[in-house]
Amino acid sequence: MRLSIVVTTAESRFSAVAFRGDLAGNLARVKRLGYQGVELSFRDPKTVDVAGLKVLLEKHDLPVVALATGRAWGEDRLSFTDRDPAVRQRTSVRVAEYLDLARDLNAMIILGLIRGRIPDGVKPAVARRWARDAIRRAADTGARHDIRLVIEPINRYETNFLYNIDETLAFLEEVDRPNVGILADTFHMNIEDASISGSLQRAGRSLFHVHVADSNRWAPGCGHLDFTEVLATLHAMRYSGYVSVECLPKPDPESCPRIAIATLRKAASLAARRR
Ligand code: LER
Ligand code: MN
Repeated sequence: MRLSIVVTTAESRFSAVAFRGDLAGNLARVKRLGYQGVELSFRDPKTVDVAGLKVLLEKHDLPVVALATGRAWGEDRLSFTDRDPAVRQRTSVRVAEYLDLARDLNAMIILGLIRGRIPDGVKPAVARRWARDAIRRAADTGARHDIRLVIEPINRYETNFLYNIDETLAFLEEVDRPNVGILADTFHMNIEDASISGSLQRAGRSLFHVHVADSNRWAPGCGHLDFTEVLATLHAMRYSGYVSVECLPKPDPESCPRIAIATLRKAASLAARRR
């Protein structure tokens, strides 16, 4: 099992990140702590100095396992389900720019909050169709460069559709593209899914990526989730992707990534003893 962690730049409004700002320093620390990859989030992919970023990543031998797109929603309110067709169009343009960056970095693309919310007065089936068609177009562009995309079920307090794995699996069937899969996040699953292990198993081969945070969204080990069970389930499924830490910088920014990796390593060795 390979472990990665989310790293973002200072201005991001998204709070569930242990590392923000000072990319060079953070990548060095991520590597020292023993993580094997990073997940990056940029508001505007066009502003990224790709060559400089690659030098830094190579220096620390850290692949970018996934590229998040949520800041396009969080900071620019771009989404696939906006009632304004011009906003939906701008969202597709931004996602195409994320795909360009993903191709350069050999990363997968996360479609979380950028799917948006079903707007008041718009039929859910219509908004789902807008999202489905936009994701199909992005998937077809991605497929030309071997890029995979993941849809993340997100809890009801942050969005109003695609909350849990089963609902997202049904949506995935509608999308019907082999390079689109699921990102399962233990924090959201703890709120919305009846059984974390059961949902992971049902996701099966569609599970392309995993986020881990504890029940309170603090570092794994600081809440009541059973990560031994989660990792044993992933192993039994022959999940071969990364397990990526996406949690609040709690109990404090310094100890959070240390506690997270120690918890996950211990859980992995306990899970191995169950086999
Ligand atoms: C992003 O990966 C996530 O989990 C969401 O909570 C974004 O708000
Ligand atoms: Mn997540």
